Amino acid sequence: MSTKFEIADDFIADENKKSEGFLAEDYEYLGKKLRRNLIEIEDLVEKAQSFQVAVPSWGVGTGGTRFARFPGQGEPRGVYEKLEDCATINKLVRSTSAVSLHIPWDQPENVDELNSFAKTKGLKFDAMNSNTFQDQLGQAHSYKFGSLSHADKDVRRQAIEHNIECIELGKKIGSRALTVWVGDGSNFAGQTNFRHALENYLESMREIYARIPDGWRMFIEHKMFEPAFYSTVISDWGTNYYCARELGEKAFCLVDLGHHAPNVNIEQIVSRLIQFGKLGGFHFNDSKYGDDDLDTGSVKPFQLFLIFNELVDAELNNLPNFEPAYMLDQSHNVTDPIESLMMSSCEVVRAYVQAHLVDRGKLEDAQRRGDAIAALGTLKEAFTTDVSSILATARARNGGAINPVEVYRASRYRAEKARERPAQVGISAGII
Ligand code: LRH
Ligand code: MN
Repeated sequence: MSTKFEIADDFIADENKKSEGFLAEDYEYLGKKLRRNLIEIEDLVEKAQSFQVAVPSWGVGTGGTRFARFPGQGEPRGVYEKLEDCATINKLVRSTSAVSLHIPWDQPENVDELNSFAKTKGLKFDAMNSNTFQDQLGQAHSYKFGSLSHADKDVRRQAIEHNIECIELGKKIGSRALTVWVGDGSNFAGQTNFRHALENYLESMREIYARIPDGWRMFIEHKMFEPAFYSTVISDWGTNYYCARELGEKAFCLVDLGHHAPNVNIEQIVSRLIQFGKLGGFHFNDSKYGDDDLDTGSVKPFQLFLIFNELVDAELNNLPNFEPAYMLDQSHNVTDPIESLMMSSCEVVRAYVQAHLVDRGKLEDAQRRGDAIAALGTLKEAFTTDVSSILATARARNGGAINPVEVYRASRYRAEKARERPAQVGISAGII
């Protein structure tokens, strides 16, 4: 494999020199401010340095909608170029060292080659994602009318086998989880029997669950609608929770922020799943209407903070079965995917650090007294604290960039990739 352009560590170090002075000033000012509340800023930098959020392999290509997809320059053409871009993101933000693959989009020809390439890039593999929402060439049975919940057991069998193949591949590349999202549902009243569909789904999932190795987890992802527009088999957190309970202790619920109706109180859903010991993890993104898959924190940053407020409360109280997997799941239709994923990973770390600023004694006291203004004020004090200098210091100490997007642009990485990766011609639509 010929040498491909990559951003050098000393290029990042040189670029950081340009803003180290201002950063030190901001850091010292914030340190003084936090010390008034007996908070040690160094503790927060350590938390930020160790925080990790996985990136989706399918997120480094330009996304699209059913209407169109407008590919950008230097699009990754396969799993290796996707990993190159994921490694570039991690090189600059140092909080995204795990990549979640989607099968068959990322099916490798040579697993050992994939493993060694990932190692050279300092990457590891997060949850595997199966795909029974598209038909592959030469596939025996179509998923047009569903997959794991399909009325026809031969279709279910095919979907079960695909999920088992994802597990087997995952075992070879060090993954420790399988995420199962199915688009199964209906577009017309009467088209499917709700009860039979869920029974079929559970029967199929039990077979897949039986192949989940020890030390692995199965993540069930619910979604209100799309691609089905009348009913969806796993449409909400309640059905998801029921299925995770039915399947067993290795099954957990995955919360994709965009998979809920507008204005749903997602932070309360998170609190419930934590309390029930079934919160498996997240697909972070943002949305205004449907499953818009917009950049995390770009529409409702306060909601993201409130979700992390629940997560940090659970962390500080050592609640049982609490080991959430954090992952981004976005579609970048009009931005450079690398810039969006860098910004979004920083927004996730920001929400986490801000949630650690919440004065929980003051909050509980206000809650006990029913003092809503004091309670909200306590949360807003944390949410309105600019922790950028903590996040930048953490990135720099991890060898990353103080200003990731600026350094990325100065590196001309995208222009270099456009040179290395000739554009693929042709009209395309859809998410990848
Ligand atoms: C479904 C979803 C799921 C992925 C897909 C790419 O909307 O969120 O997590 O498989 O996007
Ligand atoms: Mn998702």
